[in-house]
Amino acid sequence: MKIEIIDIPKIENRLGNIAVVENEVIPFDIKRVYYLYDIPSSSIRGGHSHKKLQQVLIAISGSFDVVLKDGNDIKTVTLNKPDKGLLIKDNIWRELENFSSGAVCLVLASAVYKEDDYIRDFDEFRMSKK
Ligand code: T46
Repeated sequence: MKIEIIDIPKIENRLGNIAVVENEVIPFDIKRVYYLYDIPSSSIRGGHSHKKLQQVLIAISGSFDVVLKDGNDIKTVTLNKPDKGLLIKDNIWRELENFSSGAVCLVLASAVYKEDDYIRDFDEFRMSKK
């Protein structure tokens, strides 16, 4: 499984930095933006795949691990930089864990929320890959 990290353009300044997300750096049209915050460190989020949705995850504060499964391979990616985005294409199982204190996960999504795009059962996900 290829891990795709997107560099988010930034403007650095001794007074602080600005990271700018525009559609051209993201490989899909952004239709929804949401963020996970106030996350207890023991939480494991995700635990599903998407049939069509693609997403980019950015740790805009703190850090967390993203475990990705494509049916054959398992990879863990630590996100801890506000200028790095992890692209997760469709049909990839994801789990988010090891959240640091104050971690915020910004998510850029290719579509509006639709529960019927989710596969939340791991066996169903594995069968869908065959
Ligand atoms: C993902 C990870 C990173 C909505 O009503 N609208 C929304 O836009 C979202 C994202 C969720 N919901 C509802 C669905 C559930 O009843 O909020 C509840 C919690 O959602 P979920 O259990 O899917 O949350 P996470 O953190 O496990 O997953 C979310 C995204 O759903 C998912 O696509 O990749 O963040």
